[in-house]
Amino acid sequence: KKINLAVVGASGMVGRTFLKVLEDRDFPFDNLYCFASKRSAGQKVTCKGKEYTIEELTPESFDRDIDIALFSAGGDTSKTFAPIAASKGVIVVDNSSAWRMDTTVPLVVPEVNPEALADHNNIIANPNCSTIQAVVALKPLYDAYGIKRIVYSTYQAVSGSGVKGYKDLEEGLKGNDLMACYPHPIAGNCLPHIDVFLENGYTKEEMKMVNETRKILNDQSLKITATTVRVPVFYSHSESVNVEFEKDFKDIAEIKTLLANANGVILQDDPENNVYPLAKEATGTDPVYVGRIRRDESLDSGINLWVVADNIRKGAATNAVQIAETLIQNM
Ligand code: 2RA
Repeated sequence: KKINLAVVGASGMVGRTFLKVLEDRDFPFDNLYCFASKRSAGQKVTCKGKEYTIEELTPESFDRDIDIALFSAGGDTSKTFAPIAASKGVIVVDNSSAWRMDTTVPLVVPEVNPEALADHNNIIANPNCSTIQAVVALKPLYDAYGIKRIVYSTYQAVSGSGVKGYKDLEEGLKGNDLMACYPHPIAGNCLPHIDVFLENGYTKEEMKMVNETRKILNDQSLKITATTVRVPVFYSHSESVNVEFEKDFKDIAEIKTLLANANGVILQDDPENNVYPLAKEATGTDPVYVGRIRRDESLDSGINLWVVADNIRKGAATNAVQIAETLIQNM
């Protein structure tokens, strides 16, 4: 069945990457409709060699025959328009955080919990970029050994903040600290402040990792803590992940084999030859790269990992397109 697809937020960084990923993966759409705010309406975008004119998003946008709509237009737009689209039979895959913790909305990483797609009310949530790459690496370990506790420390690219964050770094590196996006200069700095601070002293980004990991792995007993940091890198998030297992494991070779065979993972772990995941190498690709695997000698059974992925592709656009690919298998 040919699919009619909509991209909402088509002019944004993730929106444009949706179009690139749809082309890279030759997604089988028949008609494609591109929507954005009034300000971006009229702009031209291309996909699979064809040019599309961005239309202003209105409630009537979904009156035409659309099967799936990929949203990346901010939480407010998703809160308003996802229910309208869903009520008209459109399946929405939303990249904003608006619906992620809604109990009626599946939060899905296709390599990790595709079964969650079995039951939805036409709104499906794409997890936060920093969560997606982490759970792809954790899933095989969770299944093999059970997980007691996770400690996340992230080193997140400025593209996670969109064009404003990108520009702050670009200009900052030239000595112009605009601070249009961040409260401090990002060039030459590390900011332990992504999104807003909450009552418990964590940031929203840190609690997203805690809450989303539990929902995706379907285990509310998981003990998780996180520190998320913005670093002067343009693309790809890097993460130190410390994992305490329920069961013991034989040796690191066993862990490496598990990860090397895991869905969506590429093992890069040969420190003697300076081989470990790097943000620059991950950028523009879809796998989750894992390395620096070593036993945590302070635990009965635990390891440390270094996990890197392109935050705009696998962390957002590619994961959403993979959800759409999974959905159309049953259409
Ligand atoms: C960030 N993960 O990196 C958040 C949203 N993209 O800013």
